[in-house]
Amino acid sequence: MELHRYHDVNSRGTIERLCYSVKEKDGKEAAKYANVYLPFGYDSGASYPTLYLIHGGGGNPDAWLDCSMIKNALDASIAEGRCKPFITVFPGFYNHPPVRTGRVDEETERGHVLRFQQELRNELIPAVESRFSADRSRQGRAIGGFSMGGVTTWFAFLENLDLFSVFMPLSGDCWQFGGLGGGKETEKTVQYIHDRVLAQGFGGNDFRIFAGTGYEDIACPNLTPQIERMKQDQDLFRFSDNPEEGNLHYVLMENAPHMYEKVYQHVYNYAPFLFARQD
Ligand code: FER
Repeated sequence: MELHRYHDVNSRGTIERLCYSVKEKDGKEAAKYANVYLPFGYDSGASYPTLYLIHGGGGNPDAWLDCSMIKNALDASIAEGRCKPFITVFPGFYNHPPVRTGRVDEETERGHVLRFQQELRNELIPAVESRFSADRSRQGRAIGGFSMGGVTTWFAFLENLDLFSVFMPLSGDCWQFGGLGGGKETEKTVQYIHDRVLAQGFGGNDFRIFAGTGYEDIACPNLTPQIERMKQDQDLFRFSDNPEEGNLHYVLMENAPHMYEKVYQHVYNYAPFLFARQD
């Protein structure tokens, strides 16, 4: 994989705050914000593909930016021509963050990232696309995330495949059948993923998955069996080590525990391929 190191970049993108509100079950509105990275030279007359990049458990819209060099990685990739400019949206999947004491409560977290699927469709994407010059097609939208953000990404694949064509789950597995389900319920999970693609009216040419984690990452034992089982489902998934071929990719990073500081390297590595085929 290609690794990022800090670069001095003269052409830097900007971070804007997008405020929006979400209707809750009781009919009340919750005020929320997302951080939106606009690439250097952003032109409101153009149209940019957009990556939604989701934080991990206990996080917030600032977590990726606070904990990693993601902004410099995006600035450098665009400045050096590794990829065409794209927008990156950093939302928060909580409305009311739970008080966390140590280990994550799996069912509570699962509830939050499931609820967030409706927010993507009904509030967040419309708010992003009415304010910014974002490509409004599923080919122009990608979603990825770290840890519970990776879990969020798998749920987007199951529920929102009509909204996104590119998926970048990092250090997070599919929790359809409960916490750590990609490892604990591998067979059932992959069968369900398969069935959901078809039920949503799509096939193997309609998406690309760019997954990753680290050998030392606590999610590795959950994500790896899921990806390995998906590789065997060759009717739907075409695994390739070449990110320009196939629809399923998996990168395991050396010396990489469960941290934004490590995981953002996958975003850097995959950035040239997320939207490359749109030309
Ligand atoms: C995993 C997916 C998500 C995992 C952990 C998480 C242990 C989330 C942890 C947290 O939010 O603390 O596969 O493996």
